[in-house]
Amino acid sequence: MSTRTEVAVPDIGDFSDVPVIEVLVAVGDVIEAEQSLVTLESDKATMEVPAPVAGVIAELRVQLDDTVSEGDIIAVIDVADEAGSVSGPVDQAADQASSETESVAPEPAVEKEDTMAASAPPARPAARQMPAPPTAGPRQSPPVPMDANASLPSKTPYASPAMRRFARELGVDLVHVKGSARGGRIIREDITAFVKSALSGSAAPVSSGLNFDLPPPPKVNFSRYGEIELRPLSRIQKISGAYLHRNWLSIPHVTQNDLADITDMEAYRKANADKAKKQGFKLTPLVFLIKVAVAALNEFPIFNASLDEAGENLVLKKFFHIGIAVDTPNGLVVPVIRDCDQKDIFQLAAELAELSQKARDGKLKPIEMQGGCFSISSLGGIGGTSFTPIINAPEVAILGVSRSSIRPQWDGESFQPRLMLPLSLSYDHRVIDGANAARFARYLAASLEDFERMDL
Ligand code: CAO
Repeated sequence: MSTRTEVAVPDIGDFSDVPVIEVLVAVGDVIEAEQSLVTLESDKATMEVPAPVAGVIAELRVQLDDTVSEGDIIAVIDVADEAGSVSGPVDQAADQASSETESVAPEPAVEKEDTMAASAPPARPAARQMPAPPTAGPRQSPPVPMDANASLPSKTPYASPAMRRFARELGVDLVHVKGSARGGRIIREDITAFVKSALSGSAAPVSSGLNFDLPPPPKVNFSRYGEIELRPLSRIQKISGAYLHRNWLSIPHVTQNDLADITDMEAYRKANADKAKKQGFKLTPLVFLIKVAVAALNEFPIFNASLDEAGENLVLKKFFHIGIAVDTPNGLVVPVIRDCDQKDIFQLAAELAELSQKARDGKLKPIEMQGGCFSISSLGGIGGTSFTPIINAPEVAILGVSRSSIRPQWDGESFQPRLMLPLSLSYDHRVIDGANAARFARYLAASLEDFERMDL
């Protein structure tokens, strides 16, 4: 006797009537547990629904472009019985009578289309997320960083990736298209109507504001000049690229550079390195930076703030969640370490090791990339003397860290060899004045120099 498992749409929060944008299996396919069956796409996220069990696809109850809601049955899977046999499509009718059917709503694997290295969903309608963390599985796509609180600039077109693709194919810039769906979302009909109206010479006027009228990038046939290879950007790169671009264009960045003398801190770090190693993680300068960043955010609350959507109020946060930029094979992600004020450097180091490994394995849950107050991007393990980190909206500042090196420091009588750590603080000049940024960067440096006074 085989068991029939109905696969239902899992909890997708407030969303309903979510379109099926990909059907990844066919009737008769032998599938593994966790293999993705369909991709759903809400207004602001795509989500693959994985199979809760291995077996054979006996029925597919959805088609491309169908819309589904929580609880709707997507597919029915014939699951191997105890003797290991699975009823394939041929045996299905015969087995029907003896099959037991159970309904399972799997944990969805969520991919965001939403953010830069931790920004997020369109402003309209009010921020909602595809919830539910992804489960590990063979077809699970790496998650993309996202911040539930962030919003796109108000002029950013509100359209699904599919509609963006459709618009791109037609050469339509969505900033010129008015969305007719709920919340102003642009749908296929809006784009086709726009094209018709453009062809008849009555297209809507070009909007202004953040939609810079930039000339298009040059079209170059590179193969005319030599051998080339086309390599598609990863999904994370595409998504984070769009948000990096938005943040770079929409936030007036200034970067304040400073140097911290970490000679004594480094001696302390090395003296404690073994203790960390025995517990299975590394004690790197980054955890000291997290601690001093928390102290500085406490001292300068304006750095622990976000502009509200209208740009008229500052939201001051009373918690200290720090985002850490992590380089992964698929691109940049920013997991967030929560409540850093309540953790010592060893706890932080352990958590950093765990989160960065998860990031590299593509197993971060969306919630693990949300809620950051301030980010740190450390390239110190690699090199460099300074750089301009891009602010991770809706945060208002980010600390870049380059590689420490021995540099001569004048002590009033002679030059002394000191280990100096370059700090690059990018800040949102709408919120933070240059003088405050200089004070904040100095505070960071002074705290590292006088690290023993810190609550490590
Ligand atoms: N100066 C000198 N050495 C440093 C250093 C610094 N500022 N920071 C780290 N190091 C050393 C570490 O002590 C470690 O040395 P050992 O191997 O001898 O123990 C080595 O460099 C490697 O450190 P790490 O990178 O493994 O660990 P970390 O805690 O410094 O950083 C993580 C962890 C996850 C942040 C890092 O691996 C990473 O991904 N960095 C890239 C971030 C990034 O891409 N930023 C750019 C974003 S904008 O595009």
